[in-house]
Amino acid sequence: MNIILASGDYPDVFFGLGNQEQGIGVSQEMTYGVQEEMFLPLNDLIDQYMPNLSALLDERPGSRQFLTAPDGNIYSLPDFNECYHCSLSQKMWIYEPWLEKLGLDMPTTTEELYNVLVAFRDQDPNGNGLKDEIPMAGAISGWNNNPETFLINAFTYTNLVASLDSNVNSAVGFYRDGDTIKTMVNSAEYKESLKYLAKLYKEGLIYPATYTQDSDQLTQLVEGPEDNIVGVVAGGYGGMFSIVGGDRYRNFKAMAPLQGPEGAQFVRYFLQAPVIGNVAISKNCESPEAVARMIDYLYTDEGTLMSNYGFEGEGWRYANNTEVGLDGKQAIFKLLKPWNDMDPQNNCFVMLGVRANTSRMRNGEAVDPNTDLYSAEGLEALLYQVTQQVYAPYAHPELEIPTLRFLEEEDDAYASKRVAYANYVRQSLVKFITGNWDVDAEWNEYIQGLDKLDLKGILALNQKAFDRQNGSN
Ligand SMILES: [Ca+2]
Repeated sequence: MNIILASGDYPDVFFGLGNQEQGIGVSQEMTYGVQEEMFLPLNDLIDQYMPNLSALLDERPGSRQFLTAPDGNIYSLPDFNECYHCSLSQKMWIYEPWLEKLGLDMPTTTEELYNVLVAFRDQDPNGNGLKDEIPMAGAISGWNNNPETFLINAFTYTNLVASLDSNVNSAVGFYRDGDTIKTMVNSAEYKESLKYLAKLYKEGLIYPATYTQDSDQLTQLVEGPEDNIVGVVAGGYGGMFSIVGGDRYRNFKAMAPLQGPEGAQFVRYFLQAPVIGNVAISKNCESPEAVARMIDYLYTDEGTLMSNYGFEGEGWRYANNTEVGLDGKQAIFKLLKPWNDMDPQNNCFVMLGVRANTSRMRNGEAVDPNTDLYSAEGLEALLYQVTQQVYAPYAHPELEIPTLRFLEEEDDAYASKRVAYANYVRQSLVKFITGNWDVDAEWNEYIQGLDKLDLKGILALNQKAFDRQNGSN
């Protein structure tokens, strides 16, 4: 996109480039909106031609501030995707037949998990006479396929992941304590969690390739062998490591957040705030009003359903008054085809562009009370139930920091520091887990490394941006 913009030969509208991580982010808005004025300011268009979007923003206090660049203008339109199960998607799954075979209960503490993993390793739960079991596995890529975030949360609240691909703004161990931005990456609790992870790894309880393999390789590991060989696996849903509706998928059951030795029992919370950067209108556009009206349609129920699932009567239909949604209330729509974001198609945008995929809409998906929860059709209902019953009791959304906007000079100061810091923390995490660094022996050196990378300064910058956005400065 930067190349297209630099060429000067750019389209009327940028649509569906991804989101703030891959497409138009805060810094692109600064460059191509505030400074170079290639993106049109959208405030007046929203007020005059986008009643559906305006209503969505009015219903969500703080959302206009979040969308607004420091010069007071809005340069890109938000996608609303308020996914309940995604808000608690750092899920862990355990192969239930092995617990039954060995007469074990679902683990509820870090110590119980350790004992279960040892039993999986040593007691031949798949019954083939071979010591071929992998007690716990994950992947470096894939939707929450990393196991460490789930486990560290039994010691301290964290959003930290080992993956170098994850967002350096949201997954580096910062959290919010009231109006103060803090970090856990230098805490005693984190140190204890690293010792626990290192112990699991050293004793062969975490599969070594967890820190090298991708999500597809993880799925091959779970689905490939004739006898199941994997006991516990991390993933945002079962489809991240197995085939939805298949035998393996059906037997992995959600494990609740574990209680750690000091009583901590958290689960990572993912804020479902609107995402910027999916639609921008360029100054080359001859009819911005028409574009605004067309895009506003995507914020209606019908527009959102078409964007997600294709044409009415093909991908979806409106619910009748006997149908009940995921949340138990009157349903809004009924899917006519199972959700499929893997196979190529040309009917709908799936996850691109903008929508009003609000919690009202998502939870308004009609579910047949007799649906097999572990079938492809039962996926959303299963995830709703699992999220509500297993994970929601441990949720603390107030600990998450909203996406922050930095002023240009702050962004310049922060940009390189942020990446260096994030990479250091995540690489250090992997080194501690895999035993390249000893937690006790190398802890002080690690802390010095954080200081050298100006952890204090980075926290101060975040605090400043948070205060400004929060209206307290
Ligand atoms: Ca075996």
